[in-house]
Amino acid sequence: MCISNRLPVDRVIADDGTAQWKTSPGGLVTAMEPVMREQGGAWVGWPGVADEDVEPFSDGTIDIYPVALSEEEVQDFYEGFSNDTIWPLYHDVIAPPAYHREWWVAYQRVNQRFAEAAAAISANGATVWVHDYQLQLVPRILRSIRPDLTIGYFNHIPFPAYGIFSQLPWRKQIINGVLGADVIGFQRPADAGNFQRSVRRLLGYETKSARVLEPQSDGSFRPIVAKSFPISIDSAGFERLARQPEVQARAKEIRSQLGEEKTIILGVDRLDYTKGIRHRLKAYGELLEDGRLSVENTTLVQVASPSRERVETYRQLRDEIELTVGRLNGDFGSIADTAVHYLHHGYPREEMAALYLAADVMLVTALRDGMNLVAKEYAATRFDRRGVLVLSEFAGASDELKQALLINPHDIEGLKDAIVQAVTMPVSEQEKRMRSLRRRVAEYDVARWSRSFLNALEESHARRLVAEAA
Ligand code: GDG
Repeated sequence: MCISNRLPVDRVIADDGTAQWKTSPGGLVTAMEPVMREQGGAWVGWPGVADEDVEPFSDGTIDIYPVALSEEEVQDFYEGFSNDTIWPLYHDVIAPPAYHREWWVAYQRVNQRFAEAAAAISANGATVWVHDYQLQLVPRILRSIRPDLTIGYFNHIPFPAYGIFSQLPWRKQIINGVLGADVIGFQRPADAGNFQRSVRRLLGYETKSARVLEPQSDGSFRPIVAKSFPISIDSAGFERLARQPEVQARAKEIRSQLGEEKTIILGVDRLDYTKGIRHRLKAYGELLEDGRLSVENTTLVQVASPSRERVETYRQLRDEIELTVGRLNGDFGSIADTAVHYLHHGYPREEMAALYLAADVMLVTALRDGMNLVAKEYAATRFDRRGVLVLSEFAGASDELKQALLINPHDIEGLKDAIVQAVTMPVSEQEKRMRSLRRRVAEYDVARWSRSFLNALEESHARRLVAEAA
């Protein structure tokens, strides 16, 4: 069973008042949906609208168990503690985290509700996989209600260094909540290392390579696995999508609409301050200013899918980005040529694949990112082995995608040089690099990721049975 804050589908109320379901956005769902479709099982989560009590239902392969949140809980638990305290804190305080005691109270209450919902429907001895930073207290609560369960927790975002994490007024409770799991997964080895250091500093527990040893009341120790399991995508599925004749035709159409002879540079992100969209626009604008690129032969397409629109920091970010895009287009555009095609929409997956296929250069300039699936999706769709990935070293994906042009997004000169290198890269070098990126993404796909996490859970379950029998 899987528990995450959002369900794979969002409840949407149409203008005529009828309710429909629509795929919910973001990396967690992209990764977990194919896993759950393959294995079946239950998914517990919030349907994305406040004050809606929705009955459980099955969508064919997945049994959906909606957890209701009130409008106030959406504000305090989701927009507040999850997205305005933990999110900025875990992304190295790129934006200042806000600490409010009433948000913490709501976070505890909602985590309790999710844990109770999962406890109520789990079979005896079942495996429960808890996802992400909104639900860090669930593993401990679930263990206390249902000690028979095997519990996994996966952190999709970075885990910060102790010096940053220790700002959190409720740091011990959070660490203790996560440690209720049997296996704790992180994106990068560095995240797992940061977590283990916090466990040692805050709770004084011993850690041994990938294990945390939690002292028990009888003097024994419960081993908890805490290590990296880098997430991935359904690589074959993305390639299949890209090979569809309609997607290919759409990619051609995009190219011809933008200008056949132009180099197309693409950015695809949730509109989030962690993604470095401002840095990317700055570098691109300076390249136009310096004359190293021109709107006659290049264009930047920036898809910024709407995200967390009621959180003030996100509103400000949107304003800043839209101001910058307006300036760039005003300063450098002409009737014939647009500097930046800015698209504040969510698109169907087919359109995303067509955009990846049409793009000569993919820009991933995150200031901090757990993994970044967009980078992997770009490689998976490029079966023609063309295109260049410019990738931030602060995205987890840079541990694996070494043949990308790796950049530090804070170094604007370095970023500019990398963009020019990408735009002018000979086809033979593009092919060589893309082949290596594609090999990695094909071999380490999301099925392999989930298998390795679930195997670790199974091993932990087996160890427990042995220990109990002894
Ligand atoms: C979190 C972590 C980690 C975006 N716009 C549209 C759309 N997307 C899809 C992309 C991609 C996903 O959303 C975004 O995933 P990312 O990994 O890039 O980023 P987060 O949403 O921040 O995800 C991240 C991830 O969890 C998984 O662990 O990698 O570090 O922050 O799949 O394609 N998809 C569609 N229309 C859009 O407009 N269909």
